[in-house]
Parts: sequence; C-alpha cells; structure tokens
Amino acid sequence: APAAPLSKEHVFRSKLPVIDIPNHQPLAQYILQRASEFSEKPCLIDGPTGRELTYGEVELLSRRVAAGLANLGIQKGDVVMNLLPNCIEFVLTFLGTAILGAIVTTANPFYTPAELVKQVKVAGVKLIITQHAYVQKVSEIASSGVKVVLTDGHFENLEHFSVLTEADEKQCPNVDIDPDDVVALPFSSGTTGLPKGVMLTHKSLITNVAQQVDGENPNLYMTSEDCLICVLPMFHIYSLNSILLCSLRVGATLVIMQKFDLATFLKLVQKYKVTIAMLVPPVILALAKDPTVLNYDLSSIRMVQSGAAPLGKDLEDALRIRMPRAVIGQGYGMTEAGPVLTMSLSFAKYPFPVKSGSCGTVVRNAEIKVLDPDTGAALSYNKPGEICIRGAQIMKGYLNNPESTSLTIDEEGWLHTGDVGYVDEDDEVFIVDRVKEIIKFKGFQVPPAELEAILIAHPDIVDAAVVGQKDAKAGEVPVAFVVKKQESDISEEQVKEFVAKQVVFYKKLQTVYFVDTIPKNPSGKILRKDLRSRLYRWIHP
Ligand code: 4UW
Repeated sequence: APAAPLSKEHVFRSKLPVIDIPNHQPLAQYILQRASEFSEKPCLIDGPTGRELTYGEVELLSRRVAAGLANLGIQKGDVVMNLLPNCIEFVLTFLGTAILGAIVTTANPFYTPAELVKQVKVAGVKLIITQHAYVQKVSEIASSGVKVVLTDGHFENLEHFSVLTEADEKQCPNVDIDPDDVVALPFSSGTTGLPKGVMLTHKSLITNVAQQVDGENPNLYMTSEDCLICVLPMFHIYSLNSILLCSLRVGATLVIMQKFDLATFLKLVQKYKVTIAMLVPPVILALAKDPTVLNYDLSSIRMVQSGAAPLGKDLEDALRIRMPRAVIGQGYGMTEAGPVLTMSLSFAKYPFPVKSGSCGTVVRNAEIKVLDPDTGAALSYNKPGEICIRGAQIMKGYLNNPESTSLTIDEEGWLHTGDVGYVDEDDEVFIVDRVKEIIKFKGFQVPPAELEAILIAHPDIVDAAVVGQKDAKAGEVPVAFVVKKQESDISEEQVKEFVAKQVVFYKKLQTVYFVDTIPKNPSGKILRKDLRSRLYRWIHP
C-alpha cells in the first residue's frame, strides 16, 4: 500500500500500511499464541550453562509460575518485583505474573538497598523474585513483610522458585484481564525528576510488539528460523520488549547472557549461529574496533540493531565494514513510549533503503510530530524540534503520579519525549539532542535529580547540580557542580565516595566541580544547558 500522505498538521507516519492489531487479548496469550506450533523447538538457551527450554516447556512452566504465585497470595493487580539478571527464571516470572493479571516491576540487581527500597515503596511491591547473591540487599524489605523467593540456593525461611515451577498449572485462577490493565511497571525518570513507575498495559505491549514483528511486511522481520542473542538486561524495556517478547511472539530461539563479556558473546554467536543481535552503542564499539572479533566466525549474523543511546554515523559505518553481510540499523525507544518509536526500515521483510545515522521511521499504527521548542507548532521536514508520539502503544501514565503524567502526555494524547530530532524527506528520523535532564551511561538511565537529592543531603553541601559529560566509552557520564558550606573542606573524592555508596555503578560521579553558585532561572530551575556548555568550554578551551 502507498504511504499515507503527510497531513497539513505535519504528522508523520510509517511507510508500512496500518495493520489490525489483536490488542484486546491478554499479553501472555498474544505472545505465546503460536507456542504450541513450536512446542518442541528451543525457546530459551541459557548461554553460560547451556540449559535449554522448549516453547512447550516455557508455556507450561509459565502457567505453573502463575499458579504458584497465586498460592503465595499474589492476586490480579498485585506487583511482583523481578530482581534478576538475564536468566530463564526472569522469563518465567514475567510470563507467569502476566498470566495471573498481576504486574511485574523490573529492577537492576546491582541496585543498592537504598535504590531498591525506593522502588519497592513507590511500586507497592508484594513479592520479590531474586537470586541468593542479592538476598542481603532485600533483607530489610523482607523484614517489612514483602515476600522473597529465591531462584537458586536456600536462605533461612525464604521460598525457593520450585514452589512456583512445581505448582499445579490447573490451579491457575481464571482471571479477567482488561486490555487497559497494567502488566509491566518499569521505572524511568522520563523528562524530569526522580524515577517513576511507567504503567505499560497489555494493550500497550501487544501493540508495540505487533508494530515491530506483525503484518505482511513486518518492520522488524524475524521468524522461527532466527536465533537471537540477548545480552542487554531484560529489566530494561529495550531487551524486555524488542528482544524477549518479539522473539517469543515469532517463535525464535533466544540465547541468554547475564552480562556483556566480548569473548563469551563472540563464542555464543559462533556456537549457536546467532542471526540477530540487538545491541547498544558500547557493544557496537567493541564489535567494530576490538581485534579479537576477527578470530570468530560471525557470518551467521544477518541483522544488528543499535539503540538506547546515540550511535555515531562513523561507528555505524565502521561496523558495516567488519560485517558486510549484516543489515545494520537503529531503533529509537523510550520506556514511556512502549518503548519503540522508530525503527530502521532496513529490517523489514521487504526493506526500504535507509541512511546511516538514522534512527529509522516511526512504527506503523502510530504518529509522530516534531514541535518547535519556542512556538509549540508542528514542524515540517528537516526542522529539528521535540519529538512527540501518539498511538495505542504508549504508557497509560506514571503510577500514582497524575501530575508527571500530564506533563508528559498532553490532552490530545501526544507523548512528549524530551528528545530533539527531525524527520527528513524520506521520513527517516534523526535525533540530534536532548532537552530533558536524563543522562545515559551506556544506555542506562542516570537521573540527575536523584543524584542532586543525595548530594544536598550531605551536611557540607549547600547546593548541587548534575549534568552529563560526553564520554568516548560510555556515551555520557554524570558530573556534579557542588556548592559547599563556607567552612567545609570536603574534597572531590569524599563527595564522589558519599554518592558512590548509595548508587548503582553507572550513577557514580565521574568528576565534582566546586562552584560558588548553581545557575538557575527565576523559578529555581537549574540551567543545565549553561552548565553543559561550561563543561564543554573547560574541555575544549
Ligand atoms: N538514539 C539516540 C537512539 C536512542 C536514543 C533511545 O531508557 P529509556 O527510557 O529507553 C530506551 C529504549 C530503547 C529501545 C527500546 C526498544 C528498541 O527496540 C530499541 O531499539 C533499538 C531501543 O532507551 O531511554 C529513552 C531515551 O534514550 C535515548 C533517548 O533520549 C530516549 O528518550 N535513546 N534510543 N537510537 N538516543
């Protein structure tokens, strides 16, 4: 079908035709719709141990986990925290919780106890599923009445995951799931402030998976013949949606890695003849530049996707030279957007030519527009402004936070991303800047407001501001501007250590600059742009 013409209001759409999306179903039913067709086929392979589960086993065990969670008192609408690195149990927990009509909140197992307590409270977590290695971190939470289940080993009187996988699947309660019920609650700080619970419904996630892999000409063409490597953490929406849910939907095989290690990654790609790799820029950098890559046969890879942070055109081209047989392109996502906004049409079954450096085209069954930062008017081709998206895939809102929700989704249903970009004449989206506070360390979110709150809590610190500084390896790193008390002789090292003790590794401050004042506008908002340009001038005098 021909592309829809650009309307007068400058709304951009996909070149792919609109499709029917069965988003009235419960998510797990949609995701596992074809599982019986693939029941004997490997679904999940745990990279380090080689343990495999077929589609038949994944489906059965997920229903058992749903029944087991119900036995532990979890009901529809309750929140379960999936505090696991990439592993088979992560997948079973996600699907089991979804089947039960309950809600999964995902968290990084490397979070500090303080970070976990905040999320558990905001999300109203009833039960945590984790590994033995992280049990100390949640001990305080457990003593306040939150149940903890361990996927490995035993600890005091905590339940073991086998109480879930050995439950009777016939006892799984029959629940009525409404398409607008929340199923996933990842945390994101969005365009401003502290991390918030992002309410993704059954309808949003089905819509976004369908926008990628469904239809006669899927935007992200993958099939049951494909083998994907999953090295990005499933607790982040990129991996959860575009890697896990999409591959289950099409019946592909997923090779799971717990953490990135180049040699292991290359070995697994070679061993399992991986065909699709969804990655982030730092991994692309390693693949493009590290000499050891040349010792492996990676010719099975037909598609490489990058996203979650900007990928320079030079790096994209460098990888293309190394992997001439693979289609290389980008996707652009944001947790609140469900997450995928745009994806390269070079990944489609019947692909379109795309330009290096582009983030792709808006997904089908959705609309984007680009707003002039000064006037709020929608812009035409090639004019940079704030990217906004609308469609059934975007979040329902932030949990218990109507104020932040209405600042992000306007009355007409447009989600304002805080990203600055433009759409070229070929409908390709290019991201050029960010107007929101968020710092991205290797694609991980670092919310400045969270670090500022920690800094200001220090007795020697009067005021503080945190901004991102460009970094060759991580993309960006957080640096702080700190106003200390007049009589204080606190050092940079002491400030860094004070923060480091309270946060996960990628939120640690790289540098602390002591200053006399923090530049603010009349209403007290930190002028981050001023601070960023000050940094730039210091580094490039
Ligand atoms: N280029 C430049 C990009 C890009 C980017 C994201 O942590 P969040 O909330 O979410 C994500 C999700 C990424 C993602 C999900 C599913 C998918 O298929 C895919 O394709 C590769 C990617 O990162 O951070 C959102 C913010 O991260 C930046 C941008 O600022 C966005 O608002 N970002 N992708 N390709 N920047």
